[in-house]
Amino acid sequence: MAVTLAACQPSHPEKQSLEDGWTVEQLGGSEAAIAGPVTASVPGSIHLDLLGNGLIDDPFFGTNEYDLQWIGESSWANSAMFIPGPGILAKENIELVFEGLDTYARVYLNDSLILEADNMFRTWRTGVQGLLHSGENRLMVVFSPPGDINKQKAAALPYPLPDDRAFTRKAPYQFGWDWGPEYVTCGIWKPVYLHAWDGLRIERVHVEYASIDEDPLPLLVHADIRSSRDQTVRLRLFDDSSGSKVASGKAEMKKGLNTVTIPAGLEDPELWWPAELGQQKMYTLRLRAAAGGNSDEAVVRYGIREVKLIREPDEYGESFFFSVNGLPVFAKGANYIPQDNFLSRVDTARYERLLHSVAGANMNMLRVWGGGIYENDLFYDLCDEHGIMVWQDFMFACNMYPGDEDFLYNVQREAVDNVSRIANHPSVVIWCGNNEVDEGWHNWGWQKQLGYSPEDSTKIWNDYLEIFEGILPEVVNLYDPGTAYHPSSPMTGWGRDKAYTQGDVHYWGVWWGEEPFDMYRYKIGRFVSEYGFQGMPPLETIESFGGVDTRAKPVPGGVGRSLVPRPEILESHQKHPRGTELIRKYMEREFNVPEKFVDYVYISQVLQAEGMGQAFYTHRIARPWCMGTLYWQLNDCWPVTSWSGLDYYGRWKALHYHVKRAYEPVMIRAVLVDSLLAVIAVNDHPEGMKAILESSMQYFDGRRIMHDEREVELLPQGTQQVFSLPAAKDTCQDLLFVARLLMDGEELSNTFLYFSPTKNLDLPDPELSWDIREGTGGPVIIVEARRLARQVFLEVKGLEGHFSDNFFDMAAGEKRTLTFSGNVNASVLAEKLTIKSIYDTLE
Ligand code: BMA
Repeated sequence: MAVTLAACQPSHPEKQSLEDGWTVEQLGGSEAAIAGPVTASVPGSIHLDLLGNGLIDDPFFGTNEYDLQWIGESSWANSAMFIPGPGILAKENIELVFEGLDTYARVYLNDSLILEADNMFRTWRTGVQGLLHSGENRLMVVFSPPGDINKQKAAALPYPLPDDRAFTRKAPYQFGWDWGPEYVTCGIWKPVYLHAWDGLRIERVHVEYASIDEDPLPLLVHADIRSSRDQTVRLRLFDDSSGSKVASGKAEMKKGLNTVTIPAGLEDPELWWPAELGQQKMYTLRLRAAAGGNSDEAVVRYGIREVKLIREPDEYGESFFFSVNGLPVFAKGANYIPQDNFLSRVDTARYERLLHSVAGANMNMLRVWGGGIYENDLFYDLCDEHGIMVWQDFMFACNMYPGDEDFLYNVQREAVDNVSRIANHPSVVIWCGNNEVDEGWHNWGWQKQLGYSPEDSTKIWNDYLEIFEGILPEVVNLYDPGTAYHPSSPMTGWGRDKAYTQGDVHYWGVWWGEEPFDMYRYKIGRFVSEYGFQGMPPLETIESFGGVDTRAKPVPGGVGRSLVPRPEILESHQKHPRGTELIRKYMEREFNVPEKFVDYVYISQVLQAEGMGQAFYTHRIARPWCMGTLYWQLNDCWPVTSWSGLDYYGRWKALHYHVKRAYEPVMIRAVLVDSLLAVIAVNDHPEGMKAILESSMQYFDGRRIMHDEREVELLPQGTQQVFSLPAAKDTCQDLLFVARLLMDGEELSNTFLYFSPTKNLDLPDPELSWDIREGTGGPVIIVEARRLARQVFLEVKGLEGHFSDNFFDMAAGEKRTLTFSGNVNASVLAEKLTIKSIYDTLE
């Protein structure tokens, strides 16, 4: 009787989350054994569980990293008891789904081995009907350390690969990088659940369109549907915003996986645009599939845009740029790395805050770099919403890879899982095979260092081609047709001339090559997908990991507290072998190197921001030769001295403020070429505009020797010279040139030019003063400078948030009104705020 009743009722798939009641225990490994199982969080990671149970100290504090390596060298087991719901047990198909297992995992259900996983980036789904019973069931996941497996696999190969981590499909940065610690994590790092269904299940929906300018717009909705039997399936498509049905039909399905294509139409289609160029219109489609009383439903969000990667021979070499909806777009952005070494603790608030900072700095592109992870859905949703285009690398970086069948199959499955998951996001504009593998192979001397024979080299390169010219583009073509695929970033190593006339380039002459910042003005690629310079994180962040001795006494007459650095700890939070030395070396070229540590931190940030600034402006001015600038790197995965502009806590370093100004859609920049000073204006908008340009040459105390005011007409999406003046470096040493672009009395952009490095300027006391008032949207800070102030730095300790601007220069007599994003009132802010400039760091 019960059976008949169930069969008559419509049956929908059911999910039961299995995230409660987990424990973890150490199975074997080294010295620091943990006795007995302890509670575990799922999704999570072993390091966080040990931390949560008070069994280890904070992995990011001090030099703890060195003492905690045993965790990644041990085996661990997660276990949980669970009771499947009656709705689950009644279904004909019951699957256990792990959206992510990190990494070598054996999964046991009631002591039967049901799954062996070996790829952190794949979703694992396995049938468990027959093994699951009513009442308590036991699930156990045993993780083996990747290091041992890497060694075994390396020993089985007749030649070495540059780094053994190549054998494991796990986020490469977790084995350590030149900005990240070595924490070889393991665990159930993404959701886990039972998924039970009768008759059919929708696996994937992809929305495709061949053009963007028809109305109604013809859509092809592709759906992968798994069917338990041969049957006729009724399909209905709804537009979620209007609730209206947009298509319906029937399809004959075979037992197994079926792909159907449903033609549909979209009335009055509106386009998705990158930030600043238009709105970010998103649509939602709901697909319902039903057969024999069973049904399933899938919801997809998508946007309508046409993106082309234009690579055409031109007078210079070959172009490399993105055209969106027919408009060439200059890409302004950065390289993104994972936000933590322990990924499960990056919550929604952190993603939102990060993307807010990205959009707030006038960016329109992020490159998800190939040494990290394929991001979660939230990340791409936020990029869609903010109009941030995504350059998506596959997760391969700075290494060569094996080419055996198991490895290739694993890579292919990983690519299918991720491309099909991400493909509907209009923000994703390019898939790229890897980071610096081609460059490494051709320029980093591996063949020689690793003693490859010609046969070894041929084999390794053929394996490369198999993955990056074979498997990955095929998957993109199948699951995200129409989106560009680029085998490797960069296309050519930065030491070769070709790097600057075609393709994308990672220009590392500044930093790695120790070339001066000025070289940014000469090494301009067609699309500069990496370049960068390090700066220290804010002092508060350094304090968070114990990098300074905060108990030190204040120095009489000193500005603020005098903090004593702890070199050993600072060095452990600086992962580049020559990082500390290079920062100092470059600082000596431009600035008086401060004695006080607090000042050193501040100047290191200014150095980074102003140095990289040369690249930001140069790249933009070089439009259309150059059509993209993505600096290294947006963010950090722990508190560290690195190339980032946002630190681990999301705090804005000087760099991020400079980026915000340099990426303004309309900006000006003064440049000095030989004895000609020119102001160049760049307008990213597709419309032209009129503005007022004010320029003056003045002494640091404000006395002007030249002032000019004129109306300028800015070309649409153009670069042009709007002012020029003869000015010889040696006669202008005690002068500064400042220009401002104004529209309706509001400043759109400004530019300051000096005729000597800062260390040679005779900086006056700016006599900065400020006032804080309660404004309608929070406190308002009014800062005033009596004389020139270089790099005015507003600092608040103990309050999270950023200012509307910071780390800026002020001419004599200038007044600036600023706001603060944190949720505080004027009196709290006034209590915490200190303001200084470079003058205050001079002895
Ligand atoms: C780039 C990146 C990373 C690295 C950075 C700084 O090439 O791809 O490999 O962290 O350089 O050295």
